[in-house]
Amino acid sequence: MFENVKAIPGDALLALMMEFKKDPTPAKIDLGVGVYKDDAGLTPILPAVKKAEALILENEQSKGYIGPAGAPELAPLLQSLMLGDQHNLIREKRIATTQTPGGTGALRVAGDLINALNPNAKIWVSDPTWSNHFHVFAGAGIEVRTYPYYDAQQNALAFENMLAAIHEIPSGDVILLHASCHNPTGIDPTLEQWQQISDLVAERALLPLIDCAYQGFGDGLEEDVQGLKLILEKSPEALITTSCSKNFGLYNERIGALSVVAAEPEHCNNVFSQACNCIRANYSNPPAHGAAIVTTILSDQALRQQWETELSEMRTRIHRMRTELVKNLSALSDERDFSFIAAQKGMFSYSGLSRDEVKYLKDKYAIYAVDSGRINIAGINDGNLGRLSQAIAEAIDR
Ligand code: PLP
Ligand code: TYF
Repeated sequence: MFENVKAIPGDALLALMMEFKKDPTPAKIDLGVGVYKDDAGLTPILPAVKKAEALILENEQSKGYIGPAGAPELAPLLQSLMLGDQHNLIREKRIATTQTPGGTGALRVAGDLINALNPNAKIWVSDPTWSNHFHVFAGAGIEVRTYPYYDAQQNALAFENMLAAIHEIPSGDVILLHASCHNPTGIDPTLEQWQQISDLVAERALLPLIDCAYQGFGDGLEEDVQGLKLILEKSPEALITTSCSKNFGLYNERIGALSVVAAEPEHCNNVFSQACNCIRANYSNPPAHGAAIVTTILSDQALRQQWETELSEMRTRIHRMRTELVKNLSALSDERDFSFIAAQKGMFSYSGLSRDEVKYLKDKYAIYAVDSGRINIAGINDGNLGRLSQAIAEAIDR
């Protein structure tokens, strides 16, 4: 079976991460893979997470299976983190949440679920989107199509084209929307634009799948789910995928969640049982440790407060680096206006740098960015900002 098998390339982003690791250049700069870094260029474990882990180590009684839907305490905590305690979907029991291995696991279970419920449904993703969206949904046997999102001339949301395309999506298909901090562009709709998107999604009777991977990385925990809440106000049914990788810094613990929203509690229970069936057929039970950390933090008032402070420090540092980069670039070169970078949200920025400029930065200065021009703003710090700005100015002024 194996002798004629050809190798296929892996994820280009993860390959870039490995290439960076191997590069011996001392002053190398990593603006590639989307992992938060502090001012020292490190991705440390949050102190709130360390404290939670100490408590878990002391109190954990068993390593028994936790069941396909994961830790039962996690679901209500994540629901209220996303929607607030008093949200009508929670009161009306119209939302059910299962733990998953990361946001990616949630997306895959969502894909399997969609395929089980309506194998003819297509899923529409933004152009561009996180590259793994294509992979995950194709893996689940779903046809993936795109709608316009990015206006390269204006470095802005291609809003009119986006609306026009959504208007043509057949009713019953699935539309994937990024809750905030759009990956890869960093461009989010305004609240006014979310109003229009949510009206149209409901009018077309599309099933919204909201990918919430960066809550708290944009403007704040509440601010970053305003658009998501508008969608849920207008559409009676939805799927939401949550990742705790970024906002809790739990990348390698693989902790996330899939929420099902339905018009009636009974529909919700029925669909949830189907999601659990997909899980059973896939990995049976999720890992326990990441869920224990998130549960411990969110259910302890002092730890939760500490985590919120640590999250806001990450957010504030990213904001500051955006502003500083724009300031430096405008002082060094009048070739291009980079002010749009300061208005983008979250870790990523579509910088407008061309493939050739990205290559120049890597070959000459060991500065690693994605071919598309996406840069991870969290890779910038006070120690490398000067060099980075000089190098970008040189790359564009050549
Ligand atoms: N969705 C988006 C938009 C992402 O950028 C990521 C990135 O990591 C994920 C989902 C998956 O996150 P996780 O690492 O939790 O699987
Ligand atoms: O876009 C990014 O860089 C992050 C991290 O297969 C990531 O979302 C990238 C690729 C991948 C898994 C995570």
